[in-house]
Amino acid sequence: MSERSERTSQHSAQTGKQIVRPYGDTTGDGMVQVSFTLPVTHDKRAEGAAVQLANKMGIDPAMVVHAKPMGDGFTFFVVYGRVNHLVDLNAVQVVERDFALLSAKDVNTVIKQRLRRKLSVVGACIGTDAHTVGIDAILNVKGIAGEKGLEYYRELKVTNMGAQVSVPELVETARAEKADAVLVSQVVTQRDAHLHNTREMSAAFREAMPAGRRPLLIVGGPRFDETMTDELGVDRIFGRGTTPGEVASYLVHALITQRKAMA
Ligand code: B12
Repeated sequence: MSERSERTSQHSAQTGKQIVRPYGDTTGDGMVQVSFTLPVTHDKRAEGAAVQLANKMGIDPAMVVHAKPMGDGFTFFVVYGRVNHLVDLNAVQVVERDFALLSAKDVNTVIKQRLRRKLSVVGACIGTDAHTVGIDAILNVKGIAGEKGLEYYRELKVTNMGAQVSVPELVETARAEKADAVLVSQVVTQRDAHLHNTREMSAAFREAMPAGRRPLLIVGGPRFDETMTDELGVDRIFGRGTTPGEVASYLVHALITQRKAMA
């Protein structure tokens, strides 16, 4: 049984429910809180506009509980109100972790014993994106959330190219470093830049290298939909809160354990 379905069964054992409604003041009252910004100066009319939008979103009754001017001609709102929508826990679709979480020691041991060389990883923020904190958290020794980054792993050779790397540069470096995996970070999502850049990157690797010689392509960032791997042409997507240990464990799974099992 998967972790998620275990969690769902535990939940249903506790509450006996697979269909749930949001909770605000009393169980199942359907109360939710949403926030948004409207391009209007803050006044009574602006608050009425926020309520109208909330009503159209299915929140009825809706109450403005916070409104704050955000520079000239913009207002930020928090609206609290009731929805009648139900959530079916059986119909929830998420990408679950389908590989074992290994310690750094185990990752090193598997690579050393089964690959018998260091596993090469090339990482970068591509396009105009300069948000390097996320990829650094995964790659740099300092890591995140008490976990050390991939540079700490003795059997991983990490090349961190930093910010605003072009796709051709990335492909060239991946080739030069004989990358087993390419790790790309995309944080800016304006005009779907993260999706366009990822598609450009995966297409470039498909064109430059034949299947079988191509590195594992991994993208990460806080606003990716983890179910979009096929659409984006990548092997795995990691979202918000990812830890280096998860990424290292996935590398071992995808490049060694699973590959050997399929060979
Ligand atoms: C710090 C920051 C900056 C810094 C970046 C410094 C740096 N060296 O990274 C500076 C000041 C430079 C900056 C600039 C800009 N920023 Co900024 N920035 C932020 C901020 C406050 C924090 C981001 C961050 O560091 N998070 C912490 C890290 C650890 O989290 P993370 O990135 O999600 O990474 C984790 C996971 O997502 C995942 N992950 C991420 N990448 C990868 C990759 C792989 C391979 C894997 C496996 C996992 C993985 O693992 C990480 C660890 O758990 C966010 C707002 C916010 N609170 O998130 C805005 C934000 C990202 N910035 C934003 C914007 C708009 C900009 C600017 C365009 C602003 C401007 N007008 O100039 C510029 C763009 C610059 C550029 N060319 O990219 C917007 C983006 C909006 C959008 N829809 O795209 C945000 C959301 C702020 C906002 N609400 O408007 N920014």
